[in-house]
Amino acid sequence: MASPPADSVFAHVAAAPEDPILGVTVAYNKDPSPLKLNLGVGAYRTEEGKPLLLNVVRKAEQQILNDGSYNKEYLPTAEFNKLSAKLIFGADSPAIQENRVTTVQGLSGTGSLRVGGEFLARHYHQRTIYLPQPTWGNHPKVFTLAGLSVKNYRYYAPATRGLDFQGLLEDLGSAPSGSIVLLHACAHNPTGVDPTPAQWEQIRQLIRSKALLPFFDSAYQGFASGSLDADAQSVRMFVADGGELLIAQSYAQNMGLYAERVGALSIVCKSADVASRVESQLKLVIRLMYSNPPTHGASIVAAILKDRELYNEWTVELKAMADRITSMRQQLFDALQARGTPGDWSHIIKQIGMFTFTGLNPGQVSFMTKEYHIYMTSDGRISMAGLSTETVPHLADAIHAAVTQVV
Ligand code: PGU
Repeated sequence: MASPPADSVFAHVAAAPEDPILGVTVAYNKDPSPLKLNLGVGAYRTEEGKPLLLNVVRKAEQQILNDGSYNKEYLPTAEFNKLSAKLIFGADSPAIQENRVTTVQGLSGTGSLRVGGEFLARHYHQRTIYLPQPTWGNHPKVFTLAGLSVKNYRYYAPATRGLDFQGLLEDLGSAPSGSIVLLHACAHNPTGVDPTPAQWEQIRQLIRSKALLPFFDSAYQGFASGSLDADAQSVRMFVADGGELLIAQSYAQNMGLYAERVGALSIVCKSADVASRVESQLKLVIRLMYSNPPTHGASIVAAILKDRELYNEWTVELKAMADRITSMRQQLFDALQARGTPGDWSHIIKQIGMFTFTGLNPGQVSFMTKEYHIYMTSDGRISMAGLSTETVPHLADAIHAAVTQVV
């Protein structure tokens, strides 16, 4: 009998690097300090620093379990898909009425982006996707793995801590016709900087005039302004012109369904006929990766979206989350003012959504982690949703020390 080989056949496998965002939580979990504060991952926390299970989610879940017809059969997702399209495009969207939209359920935002990327790599004539610089760290990896080639367009101007609008127009203006352009629908991650409606209109005109293909990532609908409709305006502008686009939606943040992995990918096409053929190919992509999406989270989302009362309750809870984040911005800004911290910190109240792109450099970030047990991504992004009235002073002390002591 052959003896088992001494070495593993996987002995050569190198350890993968820690994820730049999720790795922050790993480091945080290892820190025994009672002062520790995790502002790394974008995940909503209450004033008490606890994860939030929305009341409306609890209710919907109860309703589902009480429904005698609920089962775990392979998922017929038509209802969830329709409701998701309605949420992002608006109830009266002509594209929906004309059946030009195909929507498939995805594994939250990430899975929906990946399915969209796979579809484009197989069926679209251009393989280059332009990502904003900077962008969510997973974007380039997801699209590269899907078979697209990744390029960047200028987005953020460090000097103003605002939008590099000129750079954006120049870079998209010189992108080859047909290129795919990734756009954050609202609450840009990591910068918290969104174009104004007038700037969006100019971006739209440029994209359409050059026949670029917009691919929206909507991970924070409702988190930017507190209004689901307002946060969908950028997307709706592009749908209103009759042109084509892709959009990945996530319910991780706005329903707090992070671990349920529920999201959707929609593709708006020029005709119902094209949309139905596109849908058949999307289903094929999914069939060969994971066959069927999970049912539980999608049932919760559908229950909330289709019931007027639950929907209204959701919008109130969502607004409360957005408002708490806005209030954290003000409190942090005030605390830095009170300390006379050198520099202009008005970007903390100007930026939008879950994150503040502080402008702190990697040296200052690691100083804050080492001396103050504050955890954040090395690019200086902090999740405002991880802060509370109680922890703001500690963060303000840390930022003050970092900018006065570390160059
Ligand atoms: N797109 C953007 C722009 C995001 O910020 C995120 C989440 C996603 C997609 C994916 O979220 P799903 O959970 O797949 O729906 N970004 C957060 C959460 C942590 C992470 O990196 O996944 C963040 O901290 O940037």
